[in-house]
Amino acid sequence: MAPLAWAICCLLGGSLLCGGIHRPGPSVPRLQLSYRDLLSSNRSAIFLGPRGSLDLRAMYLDEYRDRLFLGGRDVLYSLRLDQGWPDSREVLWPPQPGQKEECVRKGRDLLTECANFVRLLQPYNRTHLLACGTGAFQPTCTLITVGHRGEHVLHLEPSSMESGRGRCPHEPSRPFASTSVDGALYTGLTADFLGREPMIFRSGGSRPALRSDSDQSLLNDPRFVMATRIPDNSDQDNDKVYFFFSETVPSPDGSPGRVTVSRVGRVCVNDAGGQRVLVSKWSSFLKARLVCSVPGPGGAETHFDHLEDVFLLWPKAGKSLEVYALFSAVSTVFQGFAVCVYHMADIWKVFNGPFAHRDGPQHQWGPYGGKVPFPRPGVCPSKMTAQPGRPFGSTKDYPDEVLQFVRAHPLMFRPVRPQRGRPVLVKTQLAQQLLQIVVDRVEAEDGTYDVIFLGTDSGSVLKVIALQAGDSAEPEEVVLEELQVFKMPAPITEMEISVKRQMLYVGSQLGVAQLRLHQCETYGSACAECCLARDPYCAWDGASCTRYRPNPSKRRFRRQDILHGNPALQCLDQSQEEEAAGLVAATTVYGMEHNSTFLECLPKSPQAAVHWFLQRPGDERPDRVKTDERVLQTEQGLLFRRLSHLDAGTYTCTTLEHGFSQTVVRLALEVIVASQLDSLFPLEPRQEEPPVRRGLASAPPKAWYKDILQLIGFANLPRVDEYCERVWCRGIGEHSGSWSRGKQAKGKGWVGMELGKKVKSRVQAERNRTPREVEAT
Ligand SMILES: *[C@@H]1O[C@H](CO)[C@@H](O)[C@H](O)[C@H]1NC(C)=O
Ligand SMILES: *[C@@H]1O[C@H](CO)[C@@H](O)[C@H](O)[C@H]1NC(C)=O
Ligand SMILES: CC(=O)N[C@H]1CO[C@H](CO)[C@@H](O)[C@@H]1O
Repeated sequence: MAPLAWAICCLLGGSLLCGGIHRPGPSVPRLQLSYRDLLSSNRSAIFLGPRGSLDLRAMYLDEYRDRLFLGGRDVLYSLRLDQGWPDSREVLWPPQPGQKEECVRKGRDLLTECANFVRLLQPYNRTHLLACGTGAFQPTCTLITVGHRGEHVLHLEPSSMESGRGRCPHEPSRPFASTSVDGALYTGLTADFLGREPMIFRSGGSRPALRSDSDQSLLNDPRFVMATRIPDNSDQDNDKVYFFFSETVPSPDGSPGRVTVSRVGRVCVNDAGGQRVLVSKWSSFLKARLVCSVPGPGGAETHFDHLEDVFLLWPKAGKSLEVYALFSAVSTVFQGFAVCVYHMADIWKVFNGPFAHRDGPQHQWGPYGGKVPFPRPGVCPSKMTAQPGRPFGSTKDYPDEVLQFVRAHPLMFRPVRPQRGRPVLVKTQLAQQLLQIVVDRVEAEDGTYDVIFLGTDSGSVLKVIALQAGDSAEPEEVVLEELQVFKMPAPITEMEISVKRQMLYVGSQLGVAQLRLHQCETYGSACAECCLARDPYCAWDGASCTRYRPNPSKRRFRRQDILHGNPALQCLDQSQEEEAAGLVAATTVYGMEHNSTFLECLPKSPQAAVHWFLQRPGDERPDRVKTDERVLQTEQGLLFRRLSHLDAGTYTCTTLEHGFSQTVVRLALEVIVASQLDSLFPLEPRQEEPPVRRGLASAPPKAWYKDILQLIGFANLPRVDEYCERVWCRGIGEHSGSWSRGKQAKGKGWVGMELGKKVKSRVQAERNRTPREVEAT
């Protein structure tokens, strides 16, 4: 890599560089890494299974056993995470004999529906997991032996095979959510063949099976996103399972039509149902609305009401749990995504507040104003309810009026509002949809930052921080990286984080990827580059950009400025050193007179403004390149539509970001006049057939050679590699069957590849000749 020369623009470049610069907003990712970049730098490793695609439907990250369990179509996998090259175990689990045929008979599609799509993987005990699959529209569950920690076994327990109805949906893709608590499984789903009967269902374990009352006011066309146990306080009897979902409900203001709203709902773990009312039904189910909206002018708010995903950020001791939720808003005029953060304490407050009440379907909702019975509806039987003289040790002891109340008033009146009353992140006009969220709380030199990872529908992950300058100010969003994890644009359906391993596990239907949370050296080899990256994981340690570790005992000199990304303060002495190390050496490139040519300059950061300078032979100092219809400045570089011999000289491409100017490339352009050209490229021998592509086939060899050279441009000789790959080597199969680390499979090349190599070596040979030699030939 060329050495980088850094300068503080305001000191050296004066107002010319500083004034009137337009640069793209920070919502453009500062660093974009392709699928190939990620593999070749070991940032990611991919598992696609032995057949090249997993048809992944379930993923369970088991940090205790250091394993990743995957559920696919008729198959289960176990991967070891503690080895450099993880080995995998596979178990086939097709539907029971006859189930496939029955599924087809009932009108389902053989290929896409009538298989056993494994959709649920939950811990069961120290040696077993519970797995459930759609079983060709007859949900089935089984235990799988996974062994103790350190063992690597995987097999089904056929004797434990049983119906999975109420635990797993019939369909391969319908959203549902489940969690296991004390050996019991809590699932929110639609549990029937037609997908019309929504419920929250508990099964297994020592507690009685319970389900939702089929009253429609409990769950309206729910789309479950997450289920999890959250302890309310130190009294385990108060533990509840929370469900996050969205519902489609009749318009709350009584107007016709339906609207989507997002909810948090909960049930007590020790709910046992009622004795006379709500027998074998939840007696503690309550729900509240989750609001995520942006205040607009005149009090109008833009609501994000479709819940996409939820991530729980478990705090260090003594702090309240934080719930990160990703929402979308889709309307005819607007599409956007927002991330809102809720304090668990605020959720509890809403459940402890007034119940919603209305006198009839045509009436407005209001707070319930009457007397609330005791024990308060929705409260778990615990020390609080079982005080002497108040013998409520089980929900079965609750008075009928309590159960009737909870059945009639499952909704809380107040909605849960996010921290600061607004989203931490809003993204509109995105080319992609955001589907998954994972958050890591990172300690940096100047504070603690929540790094948000967002999984998109195009197989990529965005790494974002939201900076909060003041209490009232809007958060500033910085997109640190966009990582194209999957080669194909497959929607990301699973995302888990291992803070211990500093890894993200990302799943799409194709397969799973293990992705490092950070790779600081990617940002560059200069202090200012590291600083401009504003990545809380990374800091300049005096020699390189490396992982920042807060370590008060051994205070090393670390430079980092997440809040402002201002290298002027952080790297002043460093940049002078780099400056002293010398300017970027100029590379000589050639262009043909009267032909088009292209000088490439790819800044690392799309957030930087790019400027071109030209110093002609004999000039005292460089000048800004004047662009017109002949000389165009494009995103990739400088394009000369028709080169003149007056264009010769040394071109410098500099970028400006956060007040810092960097020389990216220096190119000494030599213009070859037309008369020199034929001697440069004599006729090629006849036997070399040109590639059958891009209409080049019929042209005589000399012409197509020139065509190629024109396409790639003399100035771009280093990128011939890439060009060859694009034109000739496309469609080569990806490596599969095991974690492939930066290895590109060499597939069936074709004739063109060989020719490509020849062109390349030819071009390189030309490059190595000096202009004088060229003249001599
Ligand atoms: C990637 O990992 C492989 C195997 O662990 C190693 O041989 C290779 O040098 C690594 N490449 C990079 C760029 O770190
Ligand atoms: C886990 O459950 C299975 C099935 O009930 C049982 O066979 C196994 O012994 C249990 N393992 C442990 C460690 O309790
Ligand atoms: C587009 C263009 O001007 N192409 C020219 C490039 O140079 C060769 C050799 O001088 C000409 O023949 C092409 O017409």
